Amino acid sequence: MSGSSFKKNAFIVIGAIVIIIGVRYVSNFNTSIDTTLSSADQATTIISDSQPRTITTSSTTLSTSLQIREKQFSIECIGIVIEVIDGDTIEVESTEGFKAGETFTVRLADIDTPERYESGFSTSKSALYERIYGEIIGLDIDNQSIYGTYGRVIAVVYLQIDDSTVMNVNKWLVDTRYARINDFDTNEFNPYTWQLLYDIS
Ligand SMILES: [Ca+2]
Ligand SMILES: [Ca+2]
Repeated sequence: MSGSSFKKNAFIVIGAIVIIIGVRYVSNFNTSIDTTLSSADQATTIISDSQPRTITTSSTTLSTSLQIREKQFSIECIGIVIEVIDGDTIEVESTEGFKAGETFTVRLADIDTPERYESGFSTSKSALYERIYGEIIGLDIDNQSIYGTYGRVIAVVYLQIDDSTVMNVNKWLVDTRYARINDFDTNEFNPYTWQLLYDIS
């Protein structure tokens, strides 16, 4: 991706996805997540971040994007990938939504890549690095438990790859055989229903 294309896409990500965060927080997130997670300490972290956002683009764009999101996924955080730890674990600096301004570790939900001592470790880590290091990404965070082992945030990672397409990075790792599915029933995600690409035009 060229520099100008990256900037353009970055604007589109912020323009399109942030809007969704705003409306999701107002219409859905506050009500449904508030009740389901109110007993967990971590839940208050998300809720305290869920302030209404200003909607700045056209209503046409907004309604189209929302319709897609409501059906398929939601984004609760936008951030930058600042480190790739292994094929299924990354470090994210949040810029919007969940823990905005903070850095945290994200474990990609419902997939496994080889551990450090297993063959394939370096190739899966490199593949993920090449794909998302330094990129702006959206996170669909697990609303059921938020955190997994080692305090890592459980999430599906979304990357905008052109003006109208968002890619599910978890699914990409599976499809490219860098990862295999390991479907935990303790989270909100069902990897068997994932699509690789979503049209947000
Ligand atoms: Ca979620
Ligand atoms: Ca699951």
